[in-house]
Amino acid sequence: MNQKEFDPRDYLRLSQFPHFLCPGCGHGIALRALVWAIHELEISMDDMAFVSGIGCSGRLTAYIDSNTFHVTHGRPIAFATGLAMSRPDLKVVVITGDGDCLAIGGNHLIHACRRNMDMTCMMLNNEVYGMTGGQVSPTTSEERFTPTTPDGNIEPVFDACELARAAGAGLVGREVTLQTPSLKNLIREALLHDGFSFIEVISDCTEIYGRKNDLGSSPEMILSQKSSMRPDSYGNVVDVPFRPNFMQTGILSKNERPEYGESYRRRILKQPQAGE
Ligand SMILES: Cc1ncc(C[n+]2csc(CCOP(=O)(O)OP(=O)(O)O)c2C)c(N)n1
Ligand code: SF4
Ligand SMILES: [Mg+2]
Repeated sequence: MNQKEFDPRDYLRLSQFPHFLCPGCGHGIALRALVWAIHELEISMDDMAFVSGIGCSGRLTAYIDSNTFHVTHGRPIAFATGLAMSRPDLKVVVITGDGDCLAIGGNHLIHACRRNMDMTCMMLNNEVYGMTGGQVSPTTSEERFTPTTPDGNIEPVFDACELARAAGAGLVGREVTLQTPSLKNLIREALLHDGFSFIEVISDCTEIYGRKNDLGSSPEMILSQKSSMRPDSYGNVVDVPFRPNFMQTGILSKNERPEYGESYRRRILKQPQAGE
């Protein structure tokens, strides 16, 4: 454990401040939890790389003082795949949004899970396309109002964690921003895991989505997210209705199969692995 007191500013590009997030946006709390986890693990920022797509969530890489790549919308996992394969010495982290990761980038997500690519993917789920004005996303709750669902959303919500688990992700977990220490611990586990780790952060877009749906201030939004948590577990669900088991938090699944890059280096490049 790092004995030095945690100060997020040690990990951020202060030259880029003031940041562009709205007051009360949950994405800032997620960023704090991420650099807190890195601090505790004492990983050098020189040994890390952060890749993000487009969105308010995607913008976060601009503020991280490390190797950062702000790439095209929906494609951070594809870029990160190339990076992880060519630089296995780096710890690769993807920061993405619900639109970036599940709508335009959904195909990349399922194949990275299937291949068990060695990276941590942190999806900030605020239920909306925040950056572009609050349009409906694959995680917008039913009946919620957005500029593209003026009569209320009629689509069921994607359960991203269940999708990632079913597609083969090595570690899957979810946390709300209010539980920042638990979120930090979850990110720590994800960073330590060899293979594809998928973390869904229940974030909030207070300014657009919250305002449009009368969800109150940011503290009110994140408190109501926390109070809708359910302690039930996937393992105990027998009759699975078509609705997401959306509010279970913590580590939801874990498997220890080989990550893709290791298999590739051993089988295709015929490189001996540690201990061989
Ligand atoms: C190819 C392409 N299509 C659409 C866009 C417009 N666009 C930018 S960000 C975004 C959605 C972002 O939503 P999300 O990933 O949930 O991030 P948030 O802003 O909510 O954090 C869209 C549709 C784009 N930049 N490029
Ligand atoms: S528009 Fe929404 S998601 Fe984007 S910074 Fe503002 S509160 Fe956050
Ligand atoms: Mg979003």
